[in-house]
Formats: sequence, C-alpha cells, structure tokens
Amino acid sequence: MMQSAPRAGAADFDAIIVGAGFSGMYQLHLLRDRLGLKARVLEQGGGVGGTWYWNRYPGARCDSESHSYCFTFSEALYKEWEWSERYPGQAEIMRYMNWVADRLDLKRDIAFDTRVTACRYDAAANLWEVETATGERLTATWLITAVGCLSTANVPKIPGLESFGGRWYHTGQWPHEGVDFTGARVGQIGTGSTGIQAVPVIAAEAKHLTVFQRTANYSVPARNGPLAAEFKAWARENWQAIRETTQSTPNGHPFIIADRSAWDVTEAERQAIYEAAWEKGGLQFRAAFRDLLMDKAANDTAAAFLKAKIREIVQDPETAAKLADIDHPYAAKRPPIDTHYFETFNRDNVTLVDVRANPIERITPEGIRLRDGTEHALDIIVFATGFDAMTGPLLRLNITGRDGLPLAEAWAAGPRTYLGLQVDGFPNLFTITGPGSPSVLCNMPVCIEQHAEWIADCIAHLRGNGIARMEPEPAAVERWVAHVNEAAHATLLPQAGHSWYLGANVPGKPRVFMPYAGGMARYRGICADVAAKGYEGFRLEAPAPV
Ligand code: NA7
Repeated sequence: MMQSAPRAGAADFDAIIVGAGFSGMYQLHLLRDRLGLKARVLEQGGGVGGTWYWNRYPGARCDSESHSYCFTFSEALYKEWEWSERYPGQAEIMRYMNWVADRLDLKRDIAFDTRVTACRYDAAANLWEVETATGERLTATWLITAVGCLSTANVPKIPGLESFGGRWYHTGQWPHEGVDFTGARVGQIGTGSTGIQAVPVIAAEAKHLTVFQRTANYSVPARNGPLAAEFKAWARENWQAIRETTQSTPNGHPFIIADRSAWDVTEAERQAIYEAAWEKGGLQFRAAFRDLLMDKAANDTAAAFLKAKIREIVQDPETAAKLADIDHPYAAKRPPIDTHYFETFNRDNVTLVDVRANPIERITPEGIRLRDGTEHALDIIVFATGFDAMTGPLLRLNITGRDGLPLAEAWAAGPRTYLGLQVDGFPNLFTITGPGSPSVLCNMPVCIEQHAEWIADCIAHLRGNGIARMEPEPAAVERWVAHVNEAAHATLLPQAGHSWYLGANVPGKPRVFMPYAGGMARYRGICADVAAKGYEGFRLEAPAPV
C-alpha cells in the first residue's frame, strides 16, 4: 500500500516499553543506558517481575534451572547473585528481579500500577500514542511490547461461577497475602505445569483436595534441592561457558541434547538411559535422545517409560489408570516437572476426578457439579487453567496500526509476524517474544536477551541512518508464517491437539501453532542474518523533508 513518507515527530519518549518483567527491564537498560534514549516502561503491576509478580500460587517455581534462569549479558551481574536452589522459587525470583532493577537503577523509569488500555499509531505524526487506565496519553517513536507470553489468565466460563458461595482464585492472579487452605475442602481445576506444582502443596494444607483432570499429563521429578557450594562456585566460574551453551542449544537450556537416536541403543540400554534421566530429573529428560520430538515411535518409548512410572508410584490402580491415560506424545504439550505430584494421590485427603469422561456441568453455590449429577462440595476452587497464551497479552493492549487497523482484526485468523518481532501494518512496533519467535519453546531469559539486543541494535541502526519508519514487507511476513508452520510440522508438537501452543485451550481462538519450533540457535542465526543484510524483509523509510 502507498503511504506518505513519515515525519520525524516530537514525541514524549523515544520508546515506550509495556511490561517490567525480564524483557521490559532489559530493554529499558539497553535503550536508556547503552543508546542514551529517553525510554519509559509502563507496568500494570505494583512492582517488577512480570509473570512472577502475579503467579504467587502455592508451589510456584520456575522449571528452568537457576543458573540459567537469569540475565547473562553482564558477567558482573551474573556473578554477584547467588541462587539457593536448583530451581528458583517465585519469592526468590522476585528478590532477584528487584535486585537487578535496583542494581541497574531501572525503577526511576518505570511507571508502576499503570495499565495500558490502548495503543494507536498516528501515521501523520509517525508516533505511537499510548493511553493508560487513568486516561493519560503518552507518545513515543517506538512502541515495544514486553508483556510476556503467559500473562492473560484464562478463567473458563463455567456456568454458575458467580453463584459459588466459597472463594475462588486463578493461579496467575494469586492474592499477595496468600490463601489459607487450613481445614478447607479445595477443588483444583487443571493439571498443567502450574496445577502439577500446586497439588502437593495444597494437599499438605487442605482438609481435602479434589483434582479435576481434563487431560492427563506426563511429569518428571524436578529433584529440586539446595545448591551445593561447589555448584555455585562452578556456575560463577563458568559464566561464559554456560552462556555459550544456552545460546547454542535449540531450547536455551544449559544442557546438550544427546546426539543419539532412540534406535541407536538396545531396549535395555534405552531403559537404563531413561532411568538415569528420571533420577537426574527436570526438563533434561527430553534431551535423552535427539529424536524424541521428531519421531513418534521414538517418543512412544519415552511415553511408555513415563506411564509405567505413574502406575508404579500411584497405589490405587483406578487413579493410576486415569493419571496414565495420556493422549498426546511426551513433550508435545509443555512437559511439567514436579515435586511429589503423583505421590500426592496416595494421600487419604486427595481425590482425582476425570472430567474428560464426566465433564464439569456447572458451579453451584456449594461446589462443582458434573454431568452425571455428582456434586463435589467445596470451600475453595483453584483455577490452574492456564492463559490466553502469546496473543492474549498483545490483543489486550488494543493496538491499532496504520489506517486504524486493530491488531485483533489483522490477526483474526491467527497471529502473523515477521520473526515474531514485527507485524506488517504496525510500523515501529516491536514485540518481544512475540508469536512466531521461539519464546515459550525456549528458556525465556535466553530468548528475551536475544530479542531485546536485536531490537536495540535495530533502533541504533535506524537512528544512525536517519530512518523514521520500519515495518515488515507483507511478503516477508507471508514467508515467515509459512516457515513457522513448516517448522512446527517437522515436529510432533502439533499432535497435542488441545495445547495452548495452538491456542486450543481458549474457546474460539484460531488454531495456529504460535511459537517458532525451529530452535533458538537457528532462529538467532536467522535474525542476525536479516540484520546483516540491512534488515532484509523490512521496509525502512527516511523522514519526509521538512
Ligand atoms: P496449562 O498448561 O494451559 O494448563 C491448564 C490446565 O487447565 C490443563 O490441564 C487444562 O486441561 C485445564 N483446563 C483448562 N480449562 C479447563 C476447563 N474448562 N475444564 C477443565 N480443565 C481445564 O496452564 P499452566 O498454568 O499449567 O501452564 C502454563 C505455562 O506456564 C506452562 O506451560 C509453563 O510454561 C509455565 P486441557 O489440557 O486443556 O484439557
């Protein structure tokens, strides 16, 4: 489409960044402290931390290992912080994020308790106008969304919720003061990564816990525990090597995927490898063989091993059968890791209810009623029901681009981006970890650092070359969307038909595989190449002469 050349407008800020989690904090640091720009972060929460500010549910802990779930761009910053456990808990992550924000003096440029309600691109002025819930309007040349992939809580529309006489909570909007489960009959809906973390902790406190399971899930023991002094010293000394590993692996984790096929070994050897991986625990179970996510038959061997473990751990055969009745390949949905999840079903105060076979019909004043009329009396309902992932946080910003085009309309059939970084029709908008980038298939701080650095380098290039407007060519978007699709279909990931990677957990959401499954290392190379070729696939426009 033809449009007039952009003007270099006078904005309140060079850049407005929405969100103060890992991505917003690092983007602010890069733009302000390295490029000398006037940047402002708008954050809905009362503090930094992003997803960890909101997700305070019992057992909330990151599944990435501590020594890689942090910023690695600064050697000093990396070495000054000491993690206490193998996986960082929510409270410790919040201490870390606040420490970083103070150490880099970020908070003075973050407006907290500031919810963005609309973002409008003004083509005539070539500016973004950002409106907040208080009616304030701010303008900026660049708008950068740092809203995370999992920040829009999905509370299913189950009839009767408003009539419930007890208390209910979504795990992603957990009260800061905590929830007292003592003596309570608790119902938990959802058995994803969050639900699997919450179950053992809630069961230990509640009078009774009923877990409503729609889709049975695999889980591998996390084997969390305090970090030994030797490990902490090793991590400090190996900052560079750890960084190189996380940047060279497809998923940004600090472990190497074994360079062997599940078929390179005998059945007995395969079992021994799985047993060792189970004992070691954590997401590295996926790294046992290189073809687990590519070859269904290879995946079946891992799936069979994990299902056998469930039957071994859970004493009641009926409960074990329901928990092991898993309908998708291992890791085709985000694979949870746990601390005594399956063991918790051996407690007298825990019941598993299969709501695939007998769905929830409604919530009543007393509790939850199933289709067959069974009533479960409850005092508290916990919704561990996940998020309107990836697109939800972006659409909630009510972004309108060129010609007043709403992002929701541009993405009516699913998200379309170039590199997950920009959207055609939305000039000068950058989306950190946007759909079409590896994002949730990668250890988040690793892909966040890459995106924030790419964006900062890009803005430096635009400024250095007097370019006022940047947006992707529609053809480049077309090619990238096709590539994202092709990369997903080269794996088993789309085979989990109800996964949030596909948007299938939110009724009415278009089914499109949203993250880039081609691997972070490969993606990093593609982005670097695009930049090296003068931002190939983007249209760069100089300002109009005054
Ligand atoms: P997930 O992984 O989306 O899990 C949500 C769970 O809630 C899952 O078991 C869903 O079953 C279940 N769910 C959702 N809606 C319903 C209704 N209406 N009835 C019954 N059960 C329902 O979210 P998490 O918070 O666990 O994890 C999100 C990510 O956060 C995680 O992957 C990590 O990256 C961190 P379903 O499978 O849809 O049948």
